[in-house]
Amino acid sequence: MGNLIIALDVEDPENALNITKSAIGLADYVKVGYPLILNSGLSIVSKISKMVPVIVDLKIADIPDVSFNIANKIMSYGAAGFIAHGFVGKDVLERLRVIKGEMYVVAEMSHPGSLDFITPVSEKIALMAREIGADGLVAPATRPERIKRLKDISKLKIISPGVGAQGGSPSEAIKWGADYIIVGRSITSSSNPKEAILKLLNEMKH
Ligand code: BMP
Repeated sequence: MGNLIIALDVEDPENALNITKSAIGLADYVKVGYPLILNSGLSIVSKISKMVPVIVDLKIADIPDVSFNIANKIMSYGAAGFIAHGFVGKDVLERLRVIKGEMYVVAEMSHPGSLDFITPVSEKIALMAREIGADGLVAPATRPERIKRLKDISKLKIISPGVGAQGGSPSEAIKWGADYIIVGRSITSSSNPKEAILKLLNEMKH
């Protein structure tokens, strides 16, 4: 479709469902995280999944058993996939890999603070994610050259946040190898989310 994942970081379930409606046929996935789930519970995942496939982003980062239970719970609500942190190590990722569904591993983050701890080890995380058979990596559109590097060494699909509100360019992210861009506020804060989606899809091509 459009290589677009919408980050649905809104609190109001009605708003979330309306934005999702305008994304049908345009966005490949909707990413749902803490803001919506803390307000509406996981049942919102089932509702959204009836319209657009959902990736649940709770950035799982716990011991293997607890991580496994969290991901299992997420998937029981009909999600297409989930996101886990990679820095927690291989035993956690191996335990999570048993679960059916798409598994994305955060290799490197888009905000400046990523440089403090995660970026220096992101290539190791990417290799580990490849070894355990993850479906894809999260890599930053704010540092698009890192998308290429992390994709080259892992050969994994890249989903890339940091476009728009955080300064990254959609077309640059795609040029450097992102398979999907993840976009939140540029769409969710717009008075016309559908128009914002169409504008982004157009910008991705240039
Ligand atoms: P926005 O386009 O509004 O900046 O939102 C980006 C989304 O991607 C948010 O849901 C955020 O949690 C997520 N994200 C990110 O911005 N950087 C990362 O490194 C990893 C993320 O999951």
